Amino acid sequence: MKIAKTLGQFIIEKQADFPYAKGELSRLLRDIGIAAKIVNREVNKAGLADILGEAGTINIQGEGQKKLDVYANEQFISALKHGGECCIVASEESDEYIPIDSEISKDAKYIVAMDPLDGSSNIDVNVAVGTIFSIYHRKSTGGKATIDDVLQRGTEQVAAGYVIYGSSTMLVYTTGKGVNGFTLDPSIGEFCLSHPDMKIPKDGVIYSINEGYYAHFPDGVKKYIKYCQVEDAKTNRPYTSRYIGSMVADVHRNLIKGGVFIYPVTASAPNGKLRLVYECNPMAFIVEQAGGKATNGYDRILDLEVKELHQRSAIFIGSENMVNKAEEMMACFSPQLTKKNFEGLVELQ
Ligand code: P6P
Repeated sequence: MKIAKTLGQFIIEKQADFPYAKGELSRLLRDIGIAAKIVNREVNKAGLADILGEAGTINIQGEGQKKLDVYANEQFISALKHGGECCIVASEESDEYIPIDSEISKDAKYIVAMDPLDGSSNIDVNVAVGTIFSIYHRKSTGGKATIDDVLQRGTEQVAAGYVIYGSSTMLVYTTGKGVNGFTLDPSIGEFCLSHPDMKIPKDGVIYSINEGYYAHFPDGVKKYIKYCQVEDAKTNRPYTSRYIGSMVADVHRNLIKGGVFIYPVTASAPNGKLRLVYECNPMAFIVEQAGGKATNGYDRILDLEVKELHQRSAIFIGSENMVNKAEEMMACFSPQLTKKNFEGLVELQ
């Protein structure tokens, strides 16, 4: 039986892709993989441990934190602190960025932005949740790294990845040279290469959007939804609607099967709901590396200016041809939203 390649073996093998790297990025990815295995253990037994339900605290997003949100946040921060390769952690669960100034991290040159447990409202009902992470080089030199080291454009990412805690647990990541997927083999406690060189189909028949907000969508989104529902054998329509409510799960499905995930601006989320730094940018990097596309309906996600840590953005991400069609509808029916940002959004209805 062929022994699958473990994440650790793969990372070291690929280290040769970075002639100047002295192993720091490899160790950083290893640290993330270790934390993911620890979080996976708790997610998988959440119903048994006293770790379900509300933590009784509110995060900066104003969202009630689940006990597992807090636990996952602590595990990833701890792994990054003790790994010594990271000088700042920015997390959806923490209001401010977290400087890592331990002795072991004094020469650390990487920044990690993460959503430690995305989709956590699904935990109590046993639906797939995920971790999303984004890695940058520290830009500043000398002294302590600052928030400016975090607020870098998505194009500056050194690596990005996600963990999906689903029917199996997978870690999918890119360092800018393609996308590879690893499935956790619980019998040996290792992530093993299961999806080498992942490519998203250029077309698909799955559209993923929360149609409950239909009344508050921009006209361009409404038109695209109707386009998906029209009978047309030549273009394999009507498409299938699939919405899990967990970005990692919806994007991962589309990465494998083809499809488009859309979270547009709405009346209640005039700048979009998903966060640019630790959700949109890392997922956009991964999907682009797999041959897909990610925009805010008009502009490439990775090119967007990053002004603040918890900045939100609309996102249209997935199969290139499907994103292009949705963008056509936005340009045609919601041109007023073509501004470089959505502050002072005009009426959506
Ligand atoms: P809605 C989960 O809370 C999340 O941040 C993403 O994982 C998911 O795609 C989205 O929000 C779901 O939002 O408004 O459809 O419940």
